[in-house]
Amino acid sequence: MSLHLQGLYGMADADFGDPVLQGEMLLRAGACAIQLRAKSWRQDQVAQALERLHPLCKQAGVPLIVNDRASLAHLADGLHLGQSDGPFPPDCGLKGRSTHDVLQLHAAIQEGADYVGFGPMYSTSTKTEAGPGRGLAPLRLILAQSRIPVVAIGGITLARLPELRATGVESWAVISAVLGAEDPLQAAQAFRA
Ligand code: 3NM
Repeated sequence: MSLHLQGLYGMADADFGDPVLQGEMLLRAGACAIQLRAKSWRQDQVAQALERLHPLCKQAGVPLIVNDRASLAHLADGLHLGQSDGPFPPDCGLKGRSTHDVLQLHAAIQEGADYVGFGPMYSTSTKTEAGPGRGLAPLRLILAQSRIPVVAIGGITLARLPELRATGVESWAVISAVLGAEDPLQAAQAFRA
């Protein structure tokens, strides 16, 4: 599965409802990737959700990436890990790493990551431990130094999208401003465009 990160990187998050339904909605909206994030779910629940979502993603030609669950990466096209999640296991498919500064970016490139997330761009209540918003200047620095795709994340809203895109970043991951919207499909479509 090739990686083409452009526009909305879709986040399906069990804290906001059924991630399989969210994944379907995000595919319909034209997301360039789907990440399944279910921090509080048991392994078997996550496995089942991946088994339902993967055929839909395959059909759409969109990579499915599982957050955190290295042992379930074989049920997806890739694995996304945070800074404290340890190394990537062999054969986990596409590798995504959350980063928060330039040192972490270089470490991710060294370990063979296919892309990095960078954030939080703005303060966010979805992941409180992410800390304060980093702002646009650090993102510009990351973009200038990265030879792998960078996905901006954290507190991204439609109102902030223009200034974010002005940095040159090509992809953005959004949770609450899509999944918490009155009409999530419409919101996701607006983030794609
Ligand atoms: N990772 P929202 S911020 C999952 O900075 C996640 O690495 C972040 O949710 C990071 O779009 C974040 O609702 C939460 O702010 C993103």
